[in-house]
Amino acid sequence: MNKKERNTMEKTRIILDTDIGTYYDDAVAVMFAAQSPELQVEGVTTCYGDTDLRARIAAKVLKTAGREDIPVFKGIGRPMRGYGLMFGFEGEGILEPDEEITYEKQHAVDFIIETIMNNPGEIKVVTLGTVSNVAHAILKEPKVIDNIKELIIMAGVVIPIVDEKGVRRSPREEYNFNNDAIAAEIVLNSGMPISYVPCDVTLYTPLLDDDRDKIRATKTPICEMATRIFDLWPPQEKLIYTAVGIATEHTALWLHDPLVVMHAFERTLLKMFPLHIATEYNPTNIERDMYIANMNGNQDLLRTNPKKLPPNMDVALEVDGPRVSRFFTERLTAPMGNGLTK
Ligand SMILES: [Ca+2]
Repeated sequence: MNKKERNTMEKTRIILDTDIGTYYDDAVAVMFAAQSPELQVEGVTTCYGDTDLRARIAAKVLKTAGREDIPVFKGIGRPMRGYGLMFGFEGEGILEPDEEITYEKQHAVDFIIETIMNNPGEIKVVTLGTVSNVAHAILKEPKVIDNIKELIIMAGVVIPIVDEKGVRRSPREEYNFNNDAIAAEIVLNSGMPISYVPCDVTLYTPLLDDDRDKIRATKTPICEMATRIFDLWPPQEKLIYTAVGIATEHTALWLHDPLVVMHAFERTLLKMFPLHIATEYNPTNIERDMYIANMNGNQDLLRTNPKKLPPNMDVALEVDGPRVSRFFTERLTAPMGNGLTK
């Protein structure tokens, strides 16, 4: 795409809502968005746990990407029940100790409401963590349900993956939904137009080794930052896999969050199916919940609801993993400022 084409193209307007800091993939998803000329990123909002720290991490990533034009807003840290934990690298490789980084004063929930209501039918919200901010936005201003263009969610499990040896590759309880299960229930049942990308699909999108090498060889500030956090990640991944009961032999640099950012404007990477997704709260002593799905006429694929309910969202069930890795790498290694059209 040449500069003239970029200037005349209609951009996809998004808000990126992220739990950046716990897992590496939010940071590189923000970099991918910052480098994509198809996107007009209205703002980045933070969710779950220490949302002040997360906002500073997001602001630092955007500053490094030369995109200080994109504002950052602190959001809801506590789930509707329980409390928000954090574990991961929490900004290591991104923030310097005691680094002064500022962000906007407006609350993320108010920013989400205001942006959607001032631009009816224009704004897509892409969630990369708990859906707490969207749930609070719905409760504070229910009209966002009819005025959002699309909500794209990375969370949950629809078809658990088991490898040829019978070892689980996807968690039974997925991190983003389970860390604020009540928010997930509010959002999934809201009637918003939802594209839902579960982690049994994103677990087919590893960053390929030659793509990682290309990023490592590219000496721009964002590729150097991405390389630092990729190098920090493998021991953290093993700890998290052990904590959620997945075999560590399947660890990789998964591009969970960059994939859903791609889906905001590139609709050929994921194959979507209209399904009925509902929440079923299972109040065990660890308060896990489960998600049930119903694919019309093909119930043996999924944990199903026996009643054939009408589809209430589009669910990703297939992905072109190698293309995701190549597209991600192409954007990260592009000259910095690729996402700007001025
Ligand atoms: Ca995330």
